[in-house]
Amino acid sequence: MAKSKFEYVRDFEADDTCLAHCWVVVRLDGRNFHRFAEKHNFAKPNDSRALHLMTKCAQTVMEELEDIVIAYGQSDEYSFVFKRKSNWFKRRARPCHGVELISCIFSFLAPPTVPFASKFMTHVVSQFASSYVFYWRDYFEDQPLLYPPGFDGRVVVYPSNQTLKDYLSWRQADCHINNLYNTVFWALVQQSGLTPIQAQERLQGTLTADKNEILFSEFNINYNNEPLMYRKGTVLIWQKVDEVTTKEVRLPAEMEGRKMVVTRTRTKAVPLHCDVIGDAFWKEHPEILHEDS
Ligand code: DGT
Ligand code: MG
Ligand code: MG
Ligand code: MG
Ligand code: MG
Repeated sequence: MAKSKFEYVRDFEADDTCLAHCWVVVRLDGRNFHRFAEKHNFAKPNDSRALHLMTKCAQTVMEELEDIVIAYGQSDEYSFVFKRKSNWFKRRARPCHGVELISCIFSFLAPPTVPFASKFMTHVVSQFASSYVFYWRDYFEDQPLLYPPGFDGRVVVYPSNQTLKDYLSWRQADCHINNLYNTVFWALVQQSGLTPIQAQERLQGTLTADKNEILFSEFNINYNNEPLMYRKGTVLIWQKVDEVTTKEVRLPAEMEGRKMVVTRTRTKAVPLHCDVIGDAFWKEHPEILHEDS
């Protein structure tokens, strides 16, 4: 079939294919969550409802989109790592017409082209954002959602296992630095009655050891005993879990069914609050970085 004279506009579509054989990472981040957290009365510095909701959304993304091998979240952000050899969008969905049909059929045999960054990103971010609204009430029972939240997204490709591990380490180090700062900051404001400006001035130029010391000597807080979810963020990986349910089974001769316990093994995106900076995590879970994972 002849192409319409408008076909040429397709050439304006930017080519945003991701580099082959690389780890594709999508990171999303809540848009203006400083305001969103204020308006929705998030606890300071950490609101466990908000963090659990973020993780629920990330699990939904992993279950809906497959091909994600690990995710990491903290604060209002989540990162998703796609399989190294993912061939997700290798076939572009285009209608086949006339003579094009032949090349269309044979395109299925062509070597896989690489995935499109915009597809990865838009699928992840839209699935996450709709889940955030969908599951809001399960986590914020008494707090109505006052306006629709938004998220930004970006794609970065990492060429080696080391750069990918360094990426995740960077996000976890960021979680630690921010959480330590915020924990002292809000202790100074909420418990010592400093104004935010005064607390900020008090913390200017302080090192990690100084902040730990303030927490310990002034507030009797051992930072290392703060919840792991706050200090380490959340890692989501696939693990086999036993699901136990009771099922009513009825034999033909029976009027009343009998309750039976049924155990099913399912692979689920399980949250962990562990260190990913050291080697221990990667040694314990070699399958994450495995070539054909
Ligand atoms: P952006 O990302 O440039 O659109 O702007 P924000 O405001 O989202 O800034 P960002 O992402 O750098 O920082 C995250 C904000 O979200 C930060 O102001 C604190 C807030 N936030 C995240 N989690 C919590 C929480 O659990 N409790 C409270 N109170 N605030 C939180
Ligand atoms: Mg930002
Ligand atoms: Mg944000
Ligand atoms: Mg953020
Ligand atoms: Mg489509």
